[in-house]
Amino acid sequence: MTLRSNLLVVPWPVRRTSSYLLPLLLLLLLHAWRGSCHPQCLDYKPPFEPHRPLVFCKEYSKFGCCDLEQDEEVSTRFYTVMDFFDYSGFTACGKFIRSILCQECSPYAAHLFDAEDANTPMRVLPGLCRDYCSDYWHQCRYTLSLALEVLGGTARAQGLVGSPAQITNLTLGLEEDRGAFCDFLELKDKQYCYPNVLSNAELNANLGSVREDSEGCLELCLQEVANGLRNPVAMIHANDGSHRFFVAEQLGYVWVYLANGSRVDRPFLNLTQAVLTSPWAGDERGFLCIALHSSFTTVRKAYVYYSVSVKKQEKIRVSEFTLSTHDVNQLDHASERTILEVAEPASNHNGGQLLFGEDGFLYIFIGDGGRAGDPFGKFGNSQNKSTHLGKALRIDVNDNDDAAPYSIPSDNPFLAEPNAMPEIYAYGVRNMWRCSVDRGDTATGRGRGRLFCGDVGQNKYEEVDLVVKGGNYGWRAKEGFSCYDRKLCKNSTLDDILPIFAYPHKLGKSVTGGYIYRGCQMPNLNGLYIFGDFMSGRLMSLKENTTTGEWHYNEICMGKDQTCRFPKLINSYYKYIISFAEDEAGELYFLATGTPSASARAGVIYKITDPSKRAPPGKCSIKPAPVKVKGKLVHFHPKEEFVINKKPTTTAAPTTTTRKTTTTTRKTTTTTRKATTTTRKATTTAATQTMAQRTMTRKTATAARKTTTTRATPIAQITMATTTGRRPTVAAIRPSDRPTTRPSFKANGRKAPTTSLGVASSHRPGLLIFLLCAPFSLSAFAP
Ligand SMILES: *[C@@H]1O[C@H](CO)[C@@H](O)[C@H](O)[C@H]1NC(C)=O
Ligand SMILES: *[C@@H]1O[C@H](CO)[C@@H](O)[C@H](O)[C@H]1NC(C)=O
Ligand SMILES: *[C@@H]1O[C@H](CO)[C@@H](O)[C@H](O)[C@H]1NC(C)=O
Ligand SMILES: *[C@@H]1O[C@H](CO)[C@@H](O)[C@H](O)[C@H]1NC(C)=O
Ligand SMILES: *[C@@H]1O[C@H](CO)[C@@H](O)[C@H](O)[C@H]1NC(C)=O
Ligand SMILES: *[C@@H]1O[C@H](CO)[C@@H](O)[C@H](O)[C@H]1NC(C)=O
Ligand SMILES: [Ca+2]
Ligand SMILES: [Ca+2]
Repeated sequence: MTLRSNLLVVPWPVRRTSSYLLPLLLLLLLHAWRGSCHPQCLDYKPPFEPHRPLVFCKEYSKFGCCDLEQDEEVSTRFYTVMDFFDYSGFTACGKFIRSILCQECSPYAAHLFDAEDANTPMRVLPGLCRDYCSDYWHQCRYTLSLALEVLGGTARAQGLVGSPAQITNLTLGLEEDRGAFCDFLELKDKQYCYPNVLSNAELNANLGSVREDSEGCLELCLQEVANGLRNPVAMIHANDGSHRFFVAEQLGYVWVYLANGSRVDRPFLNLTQAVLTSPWAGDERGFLCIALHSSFTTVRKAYVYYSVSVKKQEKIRVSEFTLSTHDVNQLDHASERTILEVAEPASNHNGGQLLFGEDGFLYIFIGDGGRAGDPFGKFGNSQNKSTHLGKALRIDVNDNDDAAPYSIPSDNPFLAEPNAMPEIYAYGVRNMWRCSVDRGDTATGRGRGRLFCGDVGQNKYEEVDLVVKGGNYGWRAKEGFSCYDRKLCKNSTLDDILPIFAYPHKLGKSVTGGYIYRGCQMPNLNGLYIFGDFMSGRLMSLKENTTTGEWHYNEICMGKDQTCRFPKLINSYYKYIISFAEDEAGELYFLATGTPSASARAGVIYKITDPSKRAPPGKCSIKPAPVKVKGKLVHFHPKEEFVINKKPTTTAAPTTTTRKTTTTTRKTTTTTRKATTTTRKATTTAATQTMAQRTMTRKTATAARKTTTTRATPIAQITMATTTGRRPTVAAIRPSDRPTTRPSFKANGRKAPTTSLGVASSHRPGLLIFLLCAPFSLSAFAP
């Protein structure tokens, strides 16, 4: 909802019936600000950096709530008011009127206009500080009615109704009495009232940057995108303009979601019959990944990675399916063609990542085979290039219709090495769980094609790797930065590549690799690698210092208090973070569940959102290509709720084991959820109703005019659905209860010493500085 009004260009004497008196009075009665405040616009969205600098409200050119178009509207309103002034009136009052009208462009507009609190009606004029109000009263008190008149359209746009006459009477009374005048205009909050809000160094220093809590944790919010999923292991897009996404469940289903959130009720793929898995919490076998051909619009093929039992031998299988010729939302189930099978010596560590690189080749990430400590052979599988286990493979599946299912790219790194498997791209991998390709910086292309993976550790460290051709990622010689097998670790031929980051097990016990954010909607997050931990539920981020190549760590936590109080946003999630995803536009998501069992419908997809800054309106609009849907659609109904300072009711957490131990636990807990929704309404009093029916006169600074109205008007009302109440269930992470451990982390680039590198420095505030908004100057009167 923008503040646009046709009324504003209507010549002054042409009055329309409106009533904003009541809300104004209500405001006096009910005004009470609760809770902290944060940058937010009148449309209940985060502020932004306008495409083009503003001309009128220049102080909000860099960051605020107006684009150039809104700025022009504010300017029009200003001149509408100023038409009533002679030169001296213009000089005396122009600056007040300008500043007051420009506050809808302030990044704190929602606060200044009381739009954030559903219990109070929105103000028609922004809340002023007492001293400023006194000045205003002394110099230009008779402009109040004009300003209110001009903003009347705004009031109506906000759903307020009333009559100009009411305003007139109100302002007549107010204009004579400084106390009443400033009671009316004052915002009690001394830090946030205008103009104090501009000079508050603390507020403005990091305005527009990702909000950090006192410990450097980045406060982000989430949006629920899908729910009821059974261990959702992967979410991908087709890169075909449809903006569909495809979500895989561990038990062997892949579902199509349309751009508008509806799900096609027939599965894209139903492999449940063939997939080997179980409902045990922590079973690592199952349908683990799907990748669509990198030229999916022309090569209509999908690749899948799943566990299978062949003659009682457990294997992982990578196979190819072709899109159905009569339904773009379904694979041809009869078209399966096996690409690769690898025997699995144990039920854990099955890897499970498939993706297409920038080079158009298919990458396959296979675990070390299982058990603990990579016990197979003389020095384990991962360092043994004669096996596919413990490797990242790279194959060419292009043009395979009349030939072998795949060929070996001619520059694979170990083709010349006797006994080495030709598919190997990198080795020394333990159990890479979730890898992604960097799209590169949207402006410079920097980073494009980089391959990031989370490699799950043994019993001490979890790591994030930047995977390059021929690289040895160290396992089982090393776990993270430290030696695991001392003898192998000391071998000078190891020549391994250290992780870009590793964290100890007190922070989490099973890394889930994520993505570098390259989307459009969250400009602050550009270049941030966002990942998580399956066991602890910790969300984390790494930011590269492009000068030094070092990666700096910041935890990500959920925005507290009002920070996530935007429509549709939530600030809690289920803690078992299974996977991350990006959509066609590059926006980031993660998939988590409250009950990590392939049979529990407790999985939710969350979109990651930065409440501090959004892209300017219109910049990120997409137009999904139409998709022909056969069969029925299932509409999305969000279930998760915004939590505010509330200790949740928590039932016993489900028992589970990590991906890297053999699972024997068979307990799963399911819970039911309850949501309470309350709708709040602004109430009115009888007194205000009587007043609404009076006739009044009005005076302005330059002209005295008479207006009469006898029209009684409806009661002001703002109805705003606000959800509160319990946020249920198992193992969720909320702003109030994120893990408190404050660890010493490790991070570095290639070939650092094998000892831990503390990066206590990564907690330095301001590592993520996007200082977009210099402190405002009160350059008063621009035009
Ligand atoms: C989503 O889009 C599909 C196809 O365009 C349409 O049939 C369906 O009704 C839409 N769903 C919603 C909730 O708008
Ligand atoms: C999936 O396939 C299995 C058997 O192969 C069948 O029993 C089940 O109903 C199918 N599910 C759906 C949703 O089509
Ligand atoms: C390497 O793996 C191959 C295939 O599993 C196996 O035959 C061989 O013995 C292993 N080599 C060592 C040194 O363990
Ligand atoms: C070092 O590793 C190589 C193979 O990776 C092996 O041939 C050699 O024997 C090892 N040296 C020692 C001292 O273990
Ligand atoms: C990158 O590191 C260098 C050297 O430590 C430092 O001077 C610089 O401020 C860092 N850049 C950022 C963006 O943090
Ligand atoms: C204006 O409102 C006051 C109450 O604030 C009332 O006493 C007065 O009669 C009204 N004036 C007119 C002209 O209706
Ligand atoms: Ca295995
Ligand atoms: Ca490693």
